[in-house]
Amino acid sequence: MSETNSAASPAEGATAPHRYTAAMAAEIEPRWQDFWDAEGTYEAPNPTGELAGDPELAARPKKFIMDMFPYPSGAGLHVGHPLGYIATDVYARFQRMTGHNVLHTLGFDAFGLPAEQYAVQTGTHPRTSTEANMANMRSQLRRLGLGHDNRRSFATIDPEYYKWTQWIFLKIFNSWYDEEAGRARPIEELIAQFANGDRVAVEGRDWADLDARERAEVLGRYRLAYASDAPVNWAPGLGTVLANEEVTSEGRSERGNFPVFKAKLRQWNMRITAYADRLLDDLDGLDWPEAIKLQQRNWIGRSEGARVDFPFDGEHTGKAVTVFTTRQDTLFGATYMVLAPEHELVDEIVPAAWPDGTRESWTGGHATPAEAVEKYRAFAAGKSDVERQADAKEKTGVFTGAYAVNPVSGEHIPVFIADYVLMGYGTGAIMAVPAHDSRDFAFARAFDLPVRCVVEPTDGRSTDPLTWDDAFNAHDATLMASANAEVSLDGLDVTTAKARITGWLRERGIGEGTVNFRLRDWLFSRQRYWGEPFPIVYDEDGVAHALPESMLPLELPEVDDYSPRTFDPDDADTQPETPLSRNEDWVNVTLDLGDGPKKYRRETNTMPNWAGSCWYELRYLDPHNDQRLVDPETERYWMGPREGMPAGGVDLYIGGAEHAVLHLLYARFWSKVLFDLGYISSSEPFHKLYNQGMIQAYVYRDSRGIPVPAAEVEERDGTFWYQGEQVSRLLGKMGKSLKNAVTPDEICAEYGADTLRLYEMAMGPLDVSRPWDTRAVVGQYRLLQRLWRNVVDEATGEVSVVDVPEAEAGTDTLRALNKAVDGVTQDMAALRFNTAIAKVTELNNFLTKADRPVPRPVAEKLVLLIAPLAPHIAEELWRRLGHQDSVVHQELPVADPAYLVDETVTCVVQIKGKVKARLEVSPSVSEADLEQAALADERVQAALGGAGVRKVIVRAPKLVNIVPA
Ligand code: ANZ
Repeated sequence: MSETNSAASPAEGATAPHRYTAAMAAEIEPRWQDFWDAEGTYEAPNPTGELAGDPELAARPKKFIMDMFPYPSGAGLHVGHPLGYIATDVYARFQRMTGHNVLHTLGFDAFGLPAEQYAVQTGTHPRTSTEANMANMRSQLRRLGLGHDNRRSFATIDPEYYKWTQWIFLKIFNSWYDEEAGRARPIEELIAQFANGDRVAVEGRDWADLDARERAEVLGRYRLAYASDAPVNWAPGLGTVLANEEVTSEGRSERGNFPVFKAKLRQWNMRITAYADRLLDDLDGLDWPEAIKLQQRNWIGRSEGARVDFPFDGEHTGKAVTVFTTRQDTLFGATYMVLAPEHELVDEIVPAAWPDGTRESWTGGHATPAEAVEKYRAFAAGKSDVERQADAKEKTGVFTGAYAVNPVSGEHIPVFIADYVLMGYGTGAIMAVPAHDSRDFAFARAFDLPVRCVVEPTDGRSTDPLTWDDAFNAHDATLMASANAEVSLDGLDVTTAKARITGWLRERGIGEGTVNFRLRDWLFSRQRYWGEPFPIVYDEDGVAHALPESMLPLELPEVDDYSPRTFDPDDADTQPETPLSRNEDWVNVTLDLGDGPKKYRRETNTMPNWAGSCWYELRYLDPHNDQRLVDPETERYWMGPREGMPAGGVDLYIGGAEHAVLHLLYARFWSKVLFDLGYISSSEPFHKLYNQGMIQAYVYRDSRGIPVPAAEVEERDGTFWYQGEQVSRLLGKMGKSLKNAVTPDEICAEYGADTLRLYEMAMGPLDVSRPWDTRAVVGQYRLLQRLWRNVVDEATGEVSVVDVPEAEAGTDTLRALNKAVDGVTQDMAALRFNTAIAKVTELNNFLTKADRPVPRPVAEKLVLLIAPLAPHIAEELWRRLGHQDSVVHQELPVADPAYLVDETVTCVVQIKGKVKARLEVSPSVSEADLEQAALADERVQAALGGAGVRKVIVRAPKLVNIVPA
């Protein structure tokens, strides 16, 4: 390629044998990558290691900079993937050059469904395919010159790593949440409380009298990891159960988009709900994007309200159902009740026959309440929770035949079952207040139930609900028609009324204020092969026992058939089968767990793919420690609380915004448990979180809408053509299936990694999505060519700088230099790499235009400034400038404030050609501003002596000539 448009190109093509080209980059880049590896350039010192013997090093502040680690997918990387990795790398390099000890590395999140499905598709063992994928990604990443401490890299599938994942599981299993202390404690401390009678395990029985099974049952209600029979999300098409976080808002599996059904199955759970308040409160201290904090807050979903007991009427006197409401103030307006169809009380309250006067429309056309309930349950079971909450106006349900009593009005109100009430929220039962809740309003209209207004409308409508189209649900209003002989809410505002009625209910023992969370416990078992085995075995009575630490890691057995058993995606009546259960030799074991050899069966579920990423930041700190999860001093040094980060954590964590409630919530939860148990000093894993934007790409489609290879599309006057056919163009995702993937390897081959790095960082602000444009990459390549030319003679290969002291570089040059130093430093600290590049470019262009040899001190500072962005060329130029040490650990230049003040020029002000004043003005002053400044000057005013002005001639910035009237 020859450059014809370059003004400062002293030599062309063959006459410039030492020009910076792709070929030269291909020689320089791997050479320095090898050098960095050999020298351990990016190895971060630990307090128990290198830091201990080096007070100077130990005195430096630290920065722990992390990426969300990748899945080693079979498709390899496209140019969109490394955007975040390059950004953290530039930032890490910047921090190294500003006096920090930097920890920066990258591992692989290699267990889980994607890796397993890929293995199943390609018919290879997941370990084989995963390892091949990792090797491929490692080499793709290495090519980018990322400064990782490779000693600290690992994959979650390494037995030395998952040994500790299993160890943490055991710690969680062996802990309980002490509500009073507000923290997790070892389960032995709970057992001690039971044993000495401080706490009652089972009403009326001594702990000592309980058998092993009963004790296990009691403890299971406290353990932070526990197995339970509960309705879980079952995806027959995937062959596994899923956590709520893995189910989309359409009620399908996030992975594979299969239907998800509720099925009652015995599964492992993590009691994340015990931490709901702390997970919510501690968000305030984190430096995270507000949008992500909001998503977590909504997911945790704290609602303040009350539980109220409604006694059943008639033959069920003595029984009551508890509802959860956030509007206890509207209790006088509750005219019917609804239980979730699955509610356990339903079967107990259903009478043999419809009570007298039951309306036809309430029965669903069925002869008995029992039949109506059964039919309606079958109907509701076919819907997902999401479908049940959708179609706001279309309400279905049936009468149970039972009545309850409104505890404040004494009114007898009918009890329905309806699918708009979910079993998994609150108590699974509601009091319905149709006047003030839209769902209840719609239901009341459909079933012809009374609607009673108890909150005075503020929007001009009357208090007669018969005239309404919808409920009145504003909160800034006043109560009415809400009094009985003992309590009146009339005239109170909603907040005061809530407090008043809650107090009244509490005094009578029929209700209390309560907080309800949307968050559910985390379903923690999967029916897969490719995950961490649970370190749990069952004895002959089915009691679960933890394996002792000495038996960790419990390695995955080698099996012939690792595929999950999948089913017809729509067949809800199927049952999951764990691949590990097929391996009887592994499942049945004889172990001595302290009371002699006994037979046990192993747990055959595996952990979800989120387990390994719940704590990996901790292992980066101390990856080879085989005695502990992490050395405490090392953890405190890199992650401990500090000024401005009260909970501690990683200094910068960059990744995609899609992980708001999965990984980021689970990792916070594990940190808090480990913190409570005293294993770590940081109670939050990630202090600062930053979401990078996406690299998008044009998708070209033919007339049938099928993507065509983007690289082969031609542009003709704004239209796009592929093999003679016109195609459409739209901006979308980049990927193999859209035939528009560009790989980093291609760009590295064509221009070099430094160009790719610069291009990705220059495309726009880091948090904004941007379209990839291969044709624009060359712009950054030219920047590097001009940089090279400012330091090296292209004809001879000799360094072309002049050896003069910096002070003799000339004021203009020093201004340009110091402005760049100042701006780049500030930009890099704020992750504004695009504007940092603009400033480096400006300085480089200034030196190019000056068209004389660059003073050595200026060239050196320029090289240092660009080093975080383009480390290979910087290392090469630094060496050629005569330095033996790597550029990586040099100090970034500091701007001299003397050169940051804007320069001025002297402007002469004349009246009728005679100089009357001199003004110091900016060289870029506008004509209008200059005219105004000249006319406002006292000396000019005095010289004019009140005479008007006929004409002003301005030649900015040097001259103003005034012609008086
Ligand atoms: C009476 C009432 C009157 C209500 C009113 C609202 C307005 P959030 O804010 O999401 O917590 N609810 C309670 N449990 C439910 C369940 N299992 N399925 C469906 N709905 C349920 O919502 C709490 C409100 O949602 C509760 O307050 C209850 O209806 C309903 F003017 O009680 B409310």
